Parts: sequence; C-alpha cells; structure tokens
Amino acid sequence: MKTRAAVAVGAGKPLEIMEVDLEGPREGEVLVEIKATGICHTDEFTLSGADPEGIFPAILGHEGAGVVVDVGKGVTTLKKGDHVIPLYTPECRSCPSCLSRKTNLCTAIRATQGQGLMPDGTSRFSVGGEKIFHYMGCSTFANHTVLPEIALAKVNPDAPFDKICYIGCGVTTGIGAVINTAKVEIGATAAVFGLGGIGLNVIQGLRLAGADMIIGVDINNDKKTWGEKFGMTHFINPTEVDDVVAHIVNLTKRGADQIGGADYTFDCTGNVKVMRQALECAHRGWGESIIIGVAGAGQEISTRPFQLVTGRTWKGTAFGGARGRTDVPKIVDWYMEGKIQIDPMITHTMPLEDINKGFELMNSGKSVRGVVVY
Ligand code: NAD
Ligand code: AHE
Ligand code: ZN
Repeated sequence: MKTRAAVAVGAGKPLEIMEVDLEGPREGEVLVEIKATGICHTDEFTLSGADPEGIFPAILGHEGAGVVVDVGKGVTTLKKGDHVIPLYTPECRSCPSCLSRKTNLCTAIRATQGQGLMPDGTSRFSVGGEKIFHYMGCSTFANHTVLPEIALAKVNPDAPFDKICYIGCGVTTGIGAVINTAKVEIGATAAVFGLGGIGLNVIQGLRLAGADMIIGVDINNDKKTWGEKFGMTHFINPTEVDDVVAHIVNLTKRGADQIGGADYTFDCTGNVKVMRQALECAHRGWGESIIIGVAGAGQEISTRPFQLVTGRTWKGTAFGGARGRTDVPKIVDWYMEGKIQIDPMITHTMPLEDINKGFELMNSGKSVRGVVVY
C-alpha cells in the first residue's frame, strides 16, 4: 500500500513529506494506522546526527497511538480495530531479560531494531524501490506502519489518540523513572534537571509519589511556571546562581548535622555536564541520581569516584523501566481516571506537513510537547 510519511533523508536535514510504499504485515506483525504522534527530543537527537545508531533514510517517530488495520499470520493478541500504542521497548515475556523480572529491556528484537529493520532483517518501507529504514521499531512519522505484535500495547478504545500518544514515550518515561526506577517514597526531596517533555512528567510522578520538596532546574525561566503547574516547589536557573550543586545542597540542608543533598535527582537534558551536577547534588550516603537524558556519540560522564564511595548511586532508565504491554494500558487508564495530566503539556498540535515547525518549537523551548495529528 501507499502511505504518507515524513522521511529523514539525512543528518541535519529537514524531514521531507512524501508518499512511501509500505508492505503488509508478515508473520507475527501488525499493520497500524497511526492517528497521532508526539515529537520527542530523541527524534531530534537522531535527526541531528548525534545518535550512534542513526541511519538514513529513515522514518523517525516513536511516540504514537493508532488503530490495528491488519494482522499477519500467527498474531493472537491483537485484531483489526484494536487501539494500540507502539512500544520502542517491546515486551515479549519470554526472553531472558523479560523472564529475569530485573529489567524492562526486552532483548527479543533489539539487534534488528537498532539496525532500522524488522525482526526478519528486512524493511517494510521503500520509495521507488529504495529501502527506507524503520526507527526504534516504531516509525510513527508515517500514517501507517508495521510493528511486531510484541511491540504493541492494547489500550482503552475511549482514550483520545492525540493525548495518549504521549504515553508512548514522555509520560511513561518521566513517571516511570520516579515509580519504577527510583522508587521514590513519601516525603522525599528531589531535583529535576531539564523541564521539557520528560522533566515535567518526572515532576508529576514525584507529586504522585508524595515527594515533599521538588526542585526544578532549567536554563529557560519560562519553565518555572510550567514546573509549578505539575508540583515543582522550587525553581533554579543554573545560569543565575554561582554553583548549582552548592545551591541545591544548601537548599536541602536538614537534620542535626545539616548535611544537604537531594534524596533523588534526575537528568532530563542529555548534557553530560548536567548529569555530573545531578549526581553531585544527591545526598551523601544514600542519594540516587537517575540518568534519563540521551547523550550524543562520543560523550562520556565523569565524576570523582569519591562521590560514589560516599554513598551516591548513579542509575539510568529507558522508557521509565516500564514493561510496555503490561504497564502502558494502566497508564492510559490513569489518564482516563484523571490521576495524571497530559492535556496541558501538549502545547501544539499540527498536521504532518508542519512537522518541521514542531521540531523548531521544541528546539527553541517554545513547546512542551508538539503532537502531529494525521
Ligand atoms: P526537551 O527539549 O523537551 O527538554 C529539554 C529541557 O532541558 C529544556 O527545557 C531545556 O531548556 C532544558 N535544558 C537544556 N540544557 C540545560 C541545562 N544545561 N541545564 C538545565 N536544563 C537544561 O526534551 P525532552 O523531550 O524532555 O527530552 C529530554 C531528554 O530525555 C533528551 O535527551 C531525550 O533524548 C531523553 N529521553 C530519554 C528517554 C529514556 O527512555 N531514557 C525517553 C525520552 C527522552
Ligand atoms: N541509540 C542511542 C541510544 C538512544 C537511547 O538510549 N534510547 C532510549 C530511549 S529514548 C526515547 O526517547 C532507550 O530506550 N534506550 C535503550 C535501548 O535499548 O535503546 C545510542 O546511544 O546508541
Ligand atoms: Zn522519546
């Protein structure tokens, strides 16, 4: 069949809207009509050329929601008409990682996914006979896409596509980092670096978890009002203080010994210098720092080992530690029940033709989440 897509033709180049050829689903695969997709900073990261796994031409996008149009041989858990959210972290429930119960990082199809291919090593997308690569196993910047059955979460059919697409990455990553990865407890103090589409969801996750002090850090002062909407109690612009680490340590001083530091800190910037700041403002003895941001090729993190010797822990999280087929339908229900907010964070919606404007709005800090509606 033919479908419309925004194709990433090369690093740093604008996406090109074109008609592409899409082959139907093979065994174990599902054809999905994408109804809406968010634009995440990770799409920009790959488009910019900073992603070591970046490959062109490709159809980017990994934060979608849509409807099953057709299923391939052997598909048993989904049928035509089901509402679904694509999962860049699938959940096969039978690989050693899924069975370990220690991680959400299913390994069933990770190797081919990283090469921009379906599990059988081929692509379903092409233009004029030339192969177009898939992206993160999702390619939601196409109106129709094909995914493995294990990479789709079946969700409440009453939920609006233009809102729940955000659960396909940003919402789940932010809230999951708090609940699944950090396991934040009531009364905790926390610092969140980077108040964009992910950081604001970390903040709403911290409020859900019952954190007392929620410090937001961003170089953009407009993010103060945004953070406060979702539970932030203090805001710091690191360019307006001498030393952001000392500032946070001072702000969080408590107890007879007056040792400061946050119980939990989160990097949502992808900047390795910020990751170091986030670790070093975590509390001596028990502070945990969670890396969410994705750093470009060649970037490395560093700190004095003494920071770890004295009890701080450095952790990372992908997709907020969520097991997609199990957890994503629950998060959609939380949204439908009013337990979490999504609508105010979606600041811009646009047709596919305007997707490059959506990237510009994100890069300039003017949008929190831009969503393309097909
Ligand atoms: P975004 O562009 O919406 O937000 C980034 C925010 O960081 C902006 O508000 C910006 O002003 C702020 N910022 C930039 N430099 C800063 C600095 N030096 N100090 C403080 N704040 C700074 O991006 P997003 O969609 O929220 O994504 C954030 C990061 O998370 C990206 O690196 C993205 O690739 C990554 N990400 C990771 C996962 C995962 O599973 N680990 C999932 C989604 C996104
Ligand atoms: N391809 C990059 C890494 C990109 C990355 O870390 N992606 C996150 C999701 S970001 C979503 O917005 C992730 O899920 N990582 C786990 C995985 O298996 O990719 C690189 O550095 O090569
Ligand atoms: Zn993302």
